[in-house]
Amino acid sequence: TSVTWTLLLFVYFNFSEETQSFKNVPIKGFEPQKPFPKKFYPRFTRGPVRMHEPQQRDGRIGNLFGNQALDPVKGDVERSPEMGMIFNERDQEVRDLGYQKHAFNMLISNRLGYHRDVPDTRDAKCKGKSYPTDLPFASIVICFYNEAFSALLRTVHGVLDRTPAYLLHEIILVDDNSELADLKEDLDEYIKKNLPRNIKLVRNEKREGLIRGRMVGASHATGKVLVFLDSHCEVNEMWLQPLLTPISEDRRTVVCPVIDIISADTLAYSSSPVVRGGFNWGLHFKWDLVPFSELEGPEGATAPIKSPTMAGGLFAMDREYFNQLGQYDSGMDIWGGENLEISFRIWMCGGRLFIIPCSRVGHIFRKRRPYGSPGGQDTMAHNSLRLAHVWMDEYKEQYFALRPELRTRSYGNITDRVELRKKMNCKSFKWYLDNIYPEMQISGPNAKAQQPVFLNRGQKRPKILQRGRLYHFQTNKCLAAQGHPSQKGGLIVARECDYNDQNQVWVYNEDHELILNNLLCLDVSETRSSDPPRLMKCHGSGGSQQWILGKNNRLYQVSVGQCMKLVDPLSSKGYVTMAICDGSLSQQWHLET
Ligand code: UD2
Ligand code: MN
Repeated sequence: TSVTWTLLLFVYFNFSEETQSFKNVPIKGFEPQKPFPKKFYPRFTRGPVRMHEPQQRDGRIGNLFGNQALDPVKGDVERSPEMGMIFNERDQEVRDLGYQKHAFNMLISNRLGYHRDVPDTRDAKCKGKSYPTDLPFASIVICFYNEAFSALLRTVHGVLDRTPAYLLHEIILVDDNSELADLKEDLDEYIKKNLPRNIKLVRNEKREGLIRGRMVGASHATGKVLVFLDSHCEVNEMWLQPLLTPISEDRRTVVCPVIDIISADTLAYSSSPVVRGGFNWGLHFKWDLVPFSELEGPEGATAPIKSPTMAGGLFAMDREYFNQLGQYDSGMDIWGGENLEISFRIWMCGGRLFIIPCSRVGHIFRKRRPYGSPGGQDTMAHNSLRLAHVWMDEYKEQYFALRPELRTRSYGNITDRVELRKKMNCKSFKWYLDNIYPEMQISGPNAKAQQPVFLNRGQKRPKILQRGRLYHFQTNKCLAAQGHPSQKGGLIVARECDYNDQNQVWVYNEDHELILNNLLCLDVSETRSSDPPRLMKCHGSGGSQQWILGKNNRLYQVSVGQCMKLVDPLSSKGYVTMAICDGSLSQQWHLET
């Protein structure tokens, strides 16, 4: 083994720099193209393939490292930087095409193969929990459009590998009219040859989008509970039982797992903090910290957490209840808005929505969506309009105040949905805001209708936990205001530390705010999450001003669910941005007191 270690270390030090620089290969824009050439996807003719089977490695990795050194089944890609290494032109092509078609590193995804272990990210207390054995059977619905073959198959095999067979009634794959050659030609055969008989494939004859796609999947399902997953997920240990249990106790309960992060660049699997769903008046989903009141009780941090909204992709729901509650709005196209629509509908029409901290599922979070809609329309706006007109009563004015151009935009016929709301005797949107999401700030059109309730704050000033410099590990620079620290909207940059400069002194308080020089709060835009962080007046209602100084020295922003990153560590400009957490050096910060 010492020989192996020496070899590994040698390889690491020789190649890790190059591996880093591959991360900076620019991502090309998405141009619609002919079906993806088949040669870039390995053809599988024999049984499920494991990466560590030597014949699947083209002899390359095997020759260099030997089986043991590079066992991706351990899932530890971060410590195996060679996973993304480019050995020849073909590797480069796979990588580039992967980023172009899927917006993640397909080279690594292919090398990982269809099976890998993921780190068990559950709280220690979850591991001691037991669940009933007579749980309802689940139908898993996975809708996909032009998914990378290896990511789709890893999703399916992950479910098969980590779900008790007796609970898995079936998996229904819905192909939303993909164009990629391997999905069209090889998938049927792979399923027939290598997967159990309860894995079914349904093909849409035209592109429907994920919303109608899921309805198609659900209509083929026969299990008691529907579980929806995106097509680039990896479920964790004991993920299903904690979801099924609350549904079996009350069928009007809808549950979501905690969504762990699979890095789009390294495919490394890492844990997410437990947060819950909210939204802003631009009708974008966001994450919120869980109020203390939700964490009280004997089960503490492992009990189901009431969530005002869901992220959308990953949830479980009694199948009959899904139908009874009106499935989805079939007038919504391709992508967006359906997650808020179903969330409002659940709460307003007598159901409940929870996040289950003991159930964890990893998801590849990408920096951009690699596909458009067939006609090029902005389906998010179309879908949000339908949502606003059916469910939001007078509060739709909050949306129009931000998007005045949409006031006159047509949104199709909504009679059926309005009818549904009436038939089910659903409560008002004001009831929802008052009772389910009192933290929501209301200004403008409906300001008088409701006073904002501040999260955890009340009258008292939040206690200061730490005071010091926010230090970037890799560069030894300190976070400071770019201009004057009292300037609202001012950007922040990393610059040489100056120990006499009060403008580099941050306060971190129990409300998770970061306040510079006792003046303004570090803040991210909730409507434009790609904007860099800035300084704003402290509003005390959490969300966009909540930060967690967490594991691996990350500086995690709660509402966007991303980490602060120094854009170009070598440049003197010191610009920072929010990026998907990947544990890299550029994302490591320390509050030095
Ligand atoms: C998030 C949700 C996603 C959905 C979306 C809002 C999570 C982890 N993901 O976006 O499930 O709720 O917000 O609409 O919460 N797909 C199709 N046909 C299409 C387009 C997409 O089948 O025309 C599939 C796609 O292959 C994927 C799923 O739908 O499996 C979700 O799409 P996404 O991964 O691009 O969405 P994401 O995760 O950005
Ligand atoms: Mn997704």
